[in-house]
Amino acid sequence: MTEERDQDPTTVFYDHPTGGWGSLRSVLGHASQNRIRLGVLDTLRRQNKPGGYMCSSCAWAKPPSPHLAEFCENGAKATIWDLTPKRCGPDFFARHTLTELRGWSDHDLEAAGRLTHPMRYDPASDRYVRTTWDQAFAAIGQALQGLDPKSTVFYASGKASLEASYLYALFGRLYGHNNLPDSSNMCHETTSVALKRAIGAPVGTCVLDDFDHCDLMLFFGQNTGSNSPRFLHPIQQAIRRGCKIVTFNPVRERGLVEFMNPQDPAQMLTGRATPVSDLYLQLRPGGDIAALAGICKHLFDIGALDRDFIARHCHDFDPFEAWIRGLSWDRIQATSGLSRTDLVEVAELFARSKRVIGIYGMGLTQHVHGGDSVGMLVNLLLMGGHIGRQGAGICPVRGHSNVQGQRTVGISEKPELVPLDRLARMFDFDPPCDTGMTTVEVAQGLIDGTVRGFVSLGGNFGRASPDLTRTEPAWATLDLNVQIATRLNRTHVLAGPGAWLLPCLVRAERDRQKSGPQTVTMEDSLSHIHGSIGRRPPASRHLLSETAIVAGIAKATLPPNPRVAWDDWVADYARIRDLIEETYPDQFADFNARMNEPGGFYRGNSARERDWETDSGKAEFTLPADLSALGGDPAEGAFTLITLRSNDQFNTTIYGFSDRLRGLKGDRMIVLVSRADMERAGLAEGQRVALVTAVDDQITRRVEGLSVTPYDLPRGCIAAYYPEANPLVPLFLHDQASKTPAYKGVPVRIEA
Ligand SMILES: Nc1nc2c(c(=O)[nH]1)N[C@H]1C(S)=C(S)[C@@H](COP(=O)(O)OP(=O)(O)OC[C@H]3O[C@@H](n4cnc5c(=O)[nH]c(N)nc54)[C@H](O)[C@@H]3O)O[C@H]1N2
Ligand SMILES: Nc1nc2c(c(=O)[nH]1)N[C@H]1C(S)=C(S)[C@@H](COP(=O)(O)OP(=O)(O)OC[C@H]3O[C@@H](n4cnc5c(=O)[nH]c(N)nc54)[C@H](O)[C@@H]3O)O[C@H]1N2
Ligand SMILES: [Mo]
Repeated sequence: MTEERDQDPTTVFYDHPTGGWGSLRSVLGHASQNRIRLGVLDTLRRQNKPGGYMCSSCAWAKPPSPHLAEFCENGAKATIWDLTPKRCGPDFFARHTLTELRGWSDHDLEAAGRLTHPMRYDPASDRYVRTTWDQAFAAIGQALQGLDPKSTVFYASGKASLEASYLYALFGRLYGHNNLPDSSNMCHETTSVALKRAIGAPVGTCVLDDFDHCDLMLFFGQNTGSNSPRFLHPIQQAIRRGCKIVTFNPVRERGLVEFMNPQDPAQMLTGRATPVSDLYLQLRPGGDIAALAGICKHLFDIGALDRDFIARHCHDFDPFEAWIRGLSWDRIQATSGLSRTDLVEVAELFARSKRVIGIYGMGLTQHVHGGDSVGMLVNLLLMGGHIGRQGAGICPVRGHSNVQGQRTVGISEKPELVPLDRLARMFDFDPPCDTGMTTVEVAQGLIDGTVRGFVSLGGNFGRASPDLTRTEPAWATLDLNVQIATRLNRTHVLAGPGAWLLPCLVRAERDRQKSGPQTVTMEDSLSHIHGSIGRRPPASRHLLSETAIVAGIAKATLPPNPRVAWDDWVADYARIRDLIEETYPDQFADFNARMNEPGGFYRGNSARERDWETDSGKAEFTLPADLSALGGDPAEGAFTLITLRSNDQFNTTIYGFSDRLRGLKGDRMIVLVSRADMERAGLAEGQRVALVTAVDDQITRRVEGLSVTPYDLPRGCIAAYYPEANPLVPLFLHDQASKTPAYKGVPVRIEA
């Protein structure tokens, strides 16, 4: 793929709506660069529809009556990227040593194309060389047998199906550990912990129908236009009904400013976009707790609260009321960076609204007190009785297409979330019951050398996790490193002896096993389960499905067990769904029969029924540890760095160098700084600077060569791209309760 990298320094702000012709042009450009074929168009036609294939991009809901084309710019890019004709096979690896490949960019590594053969690292030539599946499984099995299970990690990256994920988690526990972190531990683990504590359910309470009935949506740190664009359709419909929208975000994100629906011919021809946010509040990073407290304070002042709901359903309201009443507006304004007038306006709107939905993403979860921010949003909703009725609720917007589902079927480091007793009976073994490692603990274990084996079901842990300069050397010293993947990435090329690169099918490809073509399933952001069937021919005849690879390794590792039938399960995935149903009978009753229901089947949510599965049996008002989510203000002269995604990337997969919705293009090595801060710090536009982490722990964390780019940001807030900025994030900087890294609140200095 060739892409232009020329940056136009004069355009720092995109003044066209999200969607629209820009989105179509972006997809078409991407398609032609990837030499798109008719089969890809057929796949897109079936994308996110019953009996079709479920997009491997984001986790947004798939409606029961889909649009003619129920995919967005990013979904199309993900499919085109997955179905590229380019191949990265043995001849590619014969040409390039890992030492050389470590000098390649994230984009160029993945752009080499689909992995085609199982490979092992050969230290003598410093290359990946061809192997067979039998050799790989036997050697990996033997290596795992020789390792202490507690020193190994089975990571997953939120894409693999419920079937593959269930087997993966079962394999981990049969082998002897709960070291089963997934990408959620860098993402919405804050949600799993904070929502569980507050409302007794670890996931959001909304379903699609709620968006047809709400009259106010509050957006906190979720960038809909870039990261879950299909969500813009229900938002647009809600706006046309008269629903109000308020956005809290340090960055003016285009998708929450205005939207032009590519599926609406009238809009496309007239060029008239739908304005999205009625009020767009550019708060300081980590200022959400204070902003929410300000809204609550005004609601107390005007007596606008649902006392009846609070008395019947809530616990610990009095200390919350006392705390809010005791807060001064000065502190609220200074910490949030917002004015009392603005917050009062939101509170008045909230008081007038009958049904409110609180929506959030990484802007809340990736902070030191991220869990407290989520708790505060729940507090506000509880004040108005907005949880557990139609048109209202809390809606975390999940990332990877099956990340929520992986947790549902057992990929979790927290054994208390898994029905271990049932697994013990079903498979006749003693499951380990000690808590496993989170992402942060795995990274620490890499640094300490206590992690000896790493198995990865997708993902790019060595690029997506924090404190990369410190973890990078560890990859080459692992005793075992197994990467199940579709494309080459940085984690793969950091490897050393003991490394295996195992290529798998993508979801759009035909997965044929002994019983015939297989359907797989996934869970969307709104807890609906969907079947997905791939129809494209596999990129190589040497590929196996993720399910078959997991089973192949498990069978080679574990002693025979008459209750454990890896081969039979792989032969027919319906049997794995039977196991899931047996393990989780309430949520997955009649799984095989229901998996192709239009719109998916709902797994249910106790909090939605106002059945609070918390310690007190009621919904909890919670008090934050601090008014700022940052865990302390940056030192004098330092800035708070937030890390951003563009619409031309999916996590560490960099499709190209455009950030169209922010009016940026051509270069990802940039740091966004407000003009006022540039002036204060004496920085010039285009000047190359380094960012250095401003914490006191004797460790130097530094990223060089970033070009200063003026941008509309609150004072003291700067921004750079993920993953380029990941070496700057100290491992200890994470949400207190869930250990989700604080990627949105890193104290840094700018060095000229
Ligand atoms: N195109 C594309 N789509 C994706 C992804 C992708 O990389 N590219 N990734 C997928 C994944 S795994 C995930 S988890 C989701 C992520 O989707 P989002 O949850 O939207 O995550 P981010 O884009 O990281 O950040 C969201 C917003 O938080 C804002 N923000 C930063 N700090 C704060 C703060 O302190 N307070 C508030 N209120 N806002 C703040 C940022 O300006 C940004 O607009 O998207 C998924 N979809
Ligand atoms: N600074 C900063 N860091 C962040 C974040 C941030 O906002 N800021 N966000 C965090 C978040 S929300 C997340 S979810 C993590 C993401 O972390 P990960 O999920 O670990 O990373 P990805 O970039 O999604 O992984 C991409 C790789 O997955 C493999 N892959 C793609 N599709 C498939 C498939 O179908 N099967 C298999 N087996 N492999 C596949 C490819 O080889 C590709 O290179 O990053 C986190 N890191
Ligand atoms: Mo994520």
